[in-house]
Amino acid sequence: MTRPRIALIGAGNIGGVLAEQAAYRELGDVVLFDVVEGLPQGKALDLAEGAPIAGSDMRIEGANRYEDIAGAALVIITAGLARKPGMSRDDLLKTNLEIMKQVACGVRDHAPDATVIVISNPLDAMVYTFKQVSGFPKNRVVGMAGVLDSTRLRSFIAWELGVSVEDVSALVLGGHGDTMVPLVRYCTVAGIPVQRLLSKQRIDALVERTKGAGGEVVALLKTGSAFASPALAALEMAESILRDKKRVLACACLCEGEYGVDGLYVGVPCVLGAGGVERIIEIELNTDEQALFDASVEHVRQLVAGIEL
Ligand code: TXD
Repeated sequence: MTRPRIALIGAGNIGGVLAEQAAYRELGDVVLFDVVEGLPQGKALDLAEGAPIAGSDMRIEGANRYEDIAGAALVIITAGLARKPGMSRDDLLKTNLEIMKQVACGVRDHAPDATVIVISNPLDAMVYTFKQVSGFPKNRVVGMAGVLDSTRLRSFIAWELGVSVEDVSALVLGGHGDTMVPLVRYCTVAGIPVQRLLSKQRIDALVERTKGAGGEVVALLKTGSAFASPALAALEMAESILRDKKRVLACACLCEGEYGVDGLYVGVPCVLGAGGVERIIEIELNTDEQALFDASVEHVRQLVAGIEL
């Protein structure tokens, strides 16, 4: 059985964690790509030299040429600038749009059969751009945002209640920004609705912290944005695809009628397996949730409207 080849486009903060975890968990052989000469090669060599302790026999390579990602079954894209304090994710659009167009052509031409997870911000616009420029089918292009946002809410609920993070389940849909929609009704602790365990006031505070969680880390780091939790979120998606686990995860998927959305990538629950986004799961939203979701979708629509492909 041949090992899957995983191409990581972007060897920066998140790309480095992706390479380490993908290789050391033996998800597949890793090729780390970047435009900066030496960066991917240096990180790959360092990770490869640590493999004996990790017990990993995966190949870990660095590359600056798209020819070197040939044969990749899975591509994870972090290419692009990250936020600095005071910046919104949307502020990255102009610069990262040109980068994503370039990346999409490189992946289209050299890994045409890959399933692609986009991480770069502004996420909903970047994954849309990749889809449009690459021409890949919608099931093979998915954005990572909801898994991270849901995971952050899970952490905040677990810390508030003093319970294991493993027993907290949360669902955050919509765009990856301030208008994201944490669905409190669908958050549980070992199956117990969180609204039975926390007051509305405390839940609202945790929801607000979730919306601002990315910015909270940026303000502390000052030189970049979160990198470990986004990488782990993308790896949860990657593992479900590579191992055909059929996980139900909140991901940025191309909606063509689902949730009343047509032609946009927004965060929705989906089944991730060997076929990529195998199906979108539509859940019932009450009036308030639907209004928040619609407002989030409208923000994505306006963001995407500014894209010139
Ligand atoms: O939940 C989410 N989706 C977000 C995404 C969570 C956190 C971070 N989010 C975004 O991911 C962030 O706003 C950035 O847009 C990306 C990557 O974040 P990271 O922290 O990894 O940024 P770095 O460390 O600056 O790494 C980006 C790398 C860097 O090494 C550049 O040289 C490289 O991208 N880069 C390119 N690679 C390939 N091709 C091109 N054209 C290119 N341009 C820059």
